[in-house]
Formats: sequence, C-alpha cells, structure tokens
Amino acid sequence: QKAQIGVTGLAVMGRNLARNFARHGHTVALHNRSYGRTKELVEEFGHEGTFLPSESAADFVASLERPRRVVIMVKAGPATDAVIDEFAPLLEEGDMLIDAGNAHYADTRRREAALKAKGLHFVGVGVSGGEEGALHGPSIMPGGPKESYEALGPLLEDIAAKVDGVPCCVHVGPDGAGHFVKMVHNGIEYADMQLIAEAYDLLRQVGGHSPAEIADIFKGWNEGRLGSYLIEITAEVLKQVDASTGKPFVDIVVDRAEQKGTGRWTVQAALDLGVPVSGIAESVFARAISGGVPERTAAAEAGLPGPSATAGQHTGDLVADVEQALFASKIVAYAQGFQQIQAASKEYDWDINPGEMAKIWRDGCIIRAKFLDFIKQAYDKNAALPTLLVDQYFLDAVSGAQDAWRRVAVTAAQQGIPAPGFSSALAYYDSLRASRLPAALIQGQRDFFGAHTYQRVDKPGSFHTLWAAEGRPEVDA
Ligand code: NBP
Repeated sequence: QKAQIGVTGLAVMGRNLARNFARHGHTVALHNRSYGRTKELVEEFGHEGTFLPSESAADFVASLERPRRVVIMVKAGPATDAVIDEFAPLLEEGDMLIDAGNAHYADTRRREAALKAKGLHFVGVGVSGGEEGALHGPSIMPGGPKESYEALGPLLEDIAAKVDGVPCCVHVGPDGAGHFVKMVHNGIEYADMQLIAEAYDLLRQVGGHSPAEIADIFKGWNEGRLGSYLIEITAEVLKQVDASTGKPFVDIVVDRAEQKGTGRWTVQAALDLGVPVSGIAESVFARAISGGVPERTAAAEAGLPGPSATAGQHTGDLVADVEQALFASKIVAYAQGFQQIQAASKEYDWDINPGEMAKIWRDGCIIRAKFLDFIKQAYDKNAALPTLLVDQYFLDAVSGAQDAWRRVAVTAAQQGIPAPGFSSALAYYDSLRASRLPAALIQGQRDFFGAHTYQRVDKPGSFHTLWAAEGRPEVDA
C-alpha cells in the first residue's frame, strides 16, 4: 500500500494537516526530523485514518505513490531549505514538493526556479486558519505550476474549508503567487484588527462604555454587515473577566502588540510595487508604536499634553457612527490589499483572479467575513476593477458612511485619541476623490531643485522652467 500524500514536519500544523488528509480517507505518509513526533501522532491519532510512518526520508519517499506529493510543514526559512535539500535528490521527475509553511514569496520564487531545473514541481501553498483550521478546514492558497494543481488540487480541496460546498481553495497562480496572496491576507488581517481596536478604544474613551457593554455592541455588529470571525472573537475577548483580579481581561494585558512579520512583509512588498497600502502600513506601525517602550515612557515622563478641557464632544450617535467608520475604513483596507494583489499579478505575470481570492477567504481563515461575498461579486462583474471603492455596493456603503466617518475622525483628533487606521483610510478616500491634488506643487519643487521636469495640463510634453538660480542646490536630489 502506498500513500497518496506525505507530510514532513509534524509539529502542530503538520500534524493537524496530516490528520485532516487522513480523516478525508487519504493514506498519509508521515515523517519528521526527529522520530518522536511521528510516533506520537500515530499513537494518539492513528485510529483516525491510515498513516504510513517512516523514520528515514528515503523510506518516507518510497512509501508514496507517484507522482509523489510531499507536503513540507516546517519552520519557515533555513529549515525549509534544509528539508528541500534533503528530499530533492530522493525525488523523480514530476514529483511535487509542497511548502505549506509561511514562506516569503520571494523565497518561493527562488526555490521553484531551482527545482524546476531539476524537473521537480515546487508548490508554495499559503495555509490560513492556524492549527484549528489545519485540522478542520483551512483556507488554502496554492501557487506553483498549473499542471501540479491537477494532481494536487483535489486533495487540497478535500481538506479545505467549504462555503455551501464550495472549497476555499483555488490555484492562485504560478511560483510565489500563493504565498504572496497569503501574505496580503495577513496584511489585511493586521489592518482589520487595528480598525477594530480603534473602534473599541473610541467606544470606551469617548462613549464611556465598559468592555462588557462593548462586547455586546460587537455582538450586535456581528449580526450585520460587519459579521466576521474577527468581530465575533473581539466580543468574546472583551467579555472575558480575569479570574485572579476580577477585572476585565483587556485591562490586565500589557498594551504592546507583537508581530511575527507578515504584515511587515506586505508593506515592504507594497513599497516595492508602489501600491499605497496605507491601512496595512498604519496597522504595522501602530503595533510598533505600542511596543516603543522608551518613547512611550519618555512621553509620559515629559507629560506630552493632550487637548484642553474644552475639546469638542462627539456630535451624533457614537455607536452608529463608529460602526460606519469601521465599515468604511475596512473597505479602504481591503481595496488597498486587493490592489496590491493585482499589482503583483501584473508585475510577475501571475494572472490572479481577484474574485477567486475573495471566494477562498470566505471561510477557514482569520479574515473570513460576509463582506467577502460582495468583494467576490464586484470582481466577478469586473476583474479589472481599478479599485473596489468604485464598485456600486462599496460606493453606496462609503457614501452612506462618510459623514459619520468624518465625525469619528474629528472626535478622535479633538479628544486626542489615536485613530491612525480610521484617519488614514479617510485621507486615502479623500485623496482618491480629489479633483486636484497638491502633487502639482511637489512637481514644481522637484523641477526647481532637480530639473526633474513636469507635464502641463494644457499641452503634451515634458517641461522645465528656468527658475532663478539663487537657492538652487548644486546636487540633484
Ligand atoms: P514550527 O514552525 O514550530 O516548526 C517545527 C517543525 O519544523 C518541527 O517539525 C521541526 O522538526 C521542524 N524543523 C526545524 Br524547527 N528545523 C528543521 C530542519 N532544519 N530540518 C527539518 N525539520 C526542521 O511548526 P508549526 O508551528 O507547526 O508551523 C509550521 C509552519 O506553519 C511554519 O512555517 C509556520 O510559520 C506555519 N504556521 C502557519 C500558521 C497558520 O495559521 N497558517 C500557524 C502556525 C504556523 P523537529 O520536530 O525535529 O524539531
């Protein structure tokens, strides 16, 4: 008996993926650097399906049917390269090495090119949903060669989350496309979390609501258009009371948000592509500010002043306004993330269908939400949509929200409550809709100090003005 699929790397993620394949009736070959984890899996979960454990890489490879499908689920980075170096010589033409870890898409592109030269298929797969998702149905974003999807796709679709029977798994595009889309998914997740945190902060500080009351507000919102996993768990977190002190859980946690790096990767890639993902960037920076202990301590010691006691009160229904601001800002963050996916697709010739990405994020992943149905519909109508904001559903939503959104940004500024997500999303929105941007002045400055030239509104061509020589630096900037 041979296995249809093998998993090497049996820590929490690999173990759960292997169990998920087995629970779906596939025979699963097992391998891990240290045999202990393999043994443990078979002892604890062997009854869930058919597992073929191997101690050596060679035995593991020999236990697989051809073309061999080897899922690598090890620590991203050098460990992945070590595993590839170990397995590649044991595989034959047409076999597949499938990296389901959180690799950077540039590493995936490099690995794919190197293995292609050896006749092997390297498939970088984005897997979202954490350990629970891996076991019960993740959202799966496979890249790699299209041919490999024919032999691999059905297995992945089997174990993926389903929405009305439709699997949250689709071939994203060649080489690093899957890992790229997974990265942007995480970037959007950062933005979503930041916006939710700002909504909570405003309800608490401006509205004076307790965490338990805010939990109920979020619970209500979860029934509406904001309905999503993140809103749902936010209500749970806010409801939580610390057993030892009796205080709200949120008040006993140190207010420094950590990060593993995928948000930062998203912003770095966006800078290279020239895509303004300001919502994601603000959320990465907001985490960095929260962790900036020396600066925050110095600011507290220096007593950086807040607004005077006469700072304005919120005009309007705060809860309703914050819901509108949250929804509108969320639309902006997703619009920016999807624009980044489209830009990368163009840059790397990936031919990614953005509507399909919204489709496979509808379940199994952290940003799963009702909202994604509307994104899917928008791109189904027009896959080349320049920005989600001009799709009728989102246009209507933002038009309806904008007055409330502005009131919330004003209140935050007047009361000295940081709301970088809400305010930068609004600035992005206003930048897009502005008939004239002050960029014209920047072009004038550039032409003044660097003779960089400019274009005119009234005739074609490049122009340079002979500015007064005085004050002009020697060096081109
Ligand atoms: P870890 O990231 O903790 O990695 C542990 C595994 O890597 C073990 O099987 C370990 O073998 C193996 N390994 C290491 Br470390 N160095 C190795 C080497 N040089 N050669 C061979 N094997 C090596 O496991 P995890 O938390 O299950 O995560 C696996 C992957 O999934 C990571 O890329 C992670 O970023 C990603 N992940 C994704 C999500 C998600 O939501 N999608 C969540 C968590 C993790 P050993 O047992 O012999 O030490």
